[in-house]
Amino acid sequence: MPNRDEKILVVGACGQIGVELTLQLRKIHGEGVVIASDLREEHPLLKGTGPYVSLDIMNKETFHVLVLRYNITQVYLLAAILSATGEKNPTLAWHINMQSLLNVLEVAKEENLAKIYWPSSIAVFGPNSPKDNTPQHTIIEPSTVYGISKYAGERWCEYYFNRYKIDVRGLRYPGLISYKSQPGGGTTDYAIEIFHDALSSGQYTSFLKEDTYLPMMYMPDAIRATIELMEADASKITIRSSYNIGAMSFSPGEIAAEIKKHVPEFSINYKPDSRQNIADSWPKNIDDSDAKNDWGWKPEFGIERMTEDMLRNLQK
Ligand code: NAD
Ligand code: AKB
Repeated sequence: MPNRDEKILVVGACGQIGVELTLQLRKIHGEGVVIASDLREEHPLLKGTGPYVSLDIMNKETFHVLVLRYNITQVYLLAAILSATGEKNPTLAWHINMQSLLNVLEVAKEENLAKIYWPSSIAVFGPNSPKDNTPQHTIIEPSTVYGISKYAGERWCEYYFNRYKIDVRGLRYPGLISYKSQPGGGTTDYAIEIFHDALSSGQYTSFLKEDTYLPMMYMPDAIRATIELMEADASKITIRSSYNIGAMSFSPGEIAAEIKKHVPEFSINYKPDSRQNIADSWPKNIDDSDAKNDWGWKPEFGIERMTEDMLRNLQK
């Protein structure tokens, strides 16, 4: 149920998740309640749907002033450098991913904010983690700077919860597939590009090998999971670092075959690049039983339904 006193700030609102999350939060809470912010210009899909402010989350003072000016009670922090982009400039990725989170957690502490959402990723797992049905608690030795920053971020979230009682919640998203906004430089981006190329040219060159399985999720499930986690009673949240969450797992070969059912002329070839190493270090599929048991997580989209929905919407 929407709470009249809530004021929500989405940081990184113009990114792949931010656009859809902001629109959904505005649908639930009302447009005036959800302030969208980003470094970038306002995304066309957000225009006219509610307040938008330009914000560099690396500047703690500006962020702090904004929290006070708008009486913000909840922050969804989505600004980050993703896995593939992170490997091009590791120290920058570390700096942005860590400092943005610390700025939000510190202001949350100073202003006693009600709730913070910060997503982690399957990238926290590394080559020594079990690949199948990867558990919530297992060997975690990420090999990318993005994964290292996500793992460190998880520890900070749990620390602020334990030490300062900040109500921080998070999900380890798998690769997210969506049609409304573009992906932001990740290893799982192929699973979006393939749909666009199948429809525009009937051909796609995959930067991952045919049999590279990765955990994936359709954006409507990811948005619903995020909101369900944030709306769950605090007593049900047993994991304050970030929950494993799953929906489906497929390889480039499998998604190509699924697309071909709808686009018979579609063909794919494979030219693995440096992103293959990143994908090889990640799980194939995830054990999300804690999310299921604690707050009732249940995905709705598998590969078939997601493929149909993606193609239908991209053809509109
Ligand atoms: P994205 O790159 O599409 O969007 C991030 C947004 O943050 C961009 O609009 C960018 O302009 C903004 N931003 C960057 N630096 C900023 C700054 N200093 N101040 C304000 N805004 C800034 O990323 P996304 O895919 O929407 O991911 C959002 C979050 O979810 C990230 O933490 C990411 O690690 C996590 N995640 C995403 C996926 C996925 O598949 N998309 C999977 C796992 C985890
Ligand atoms: C990426 O590929 O970097 C992201 C992620 C799984 O965190 N999509």
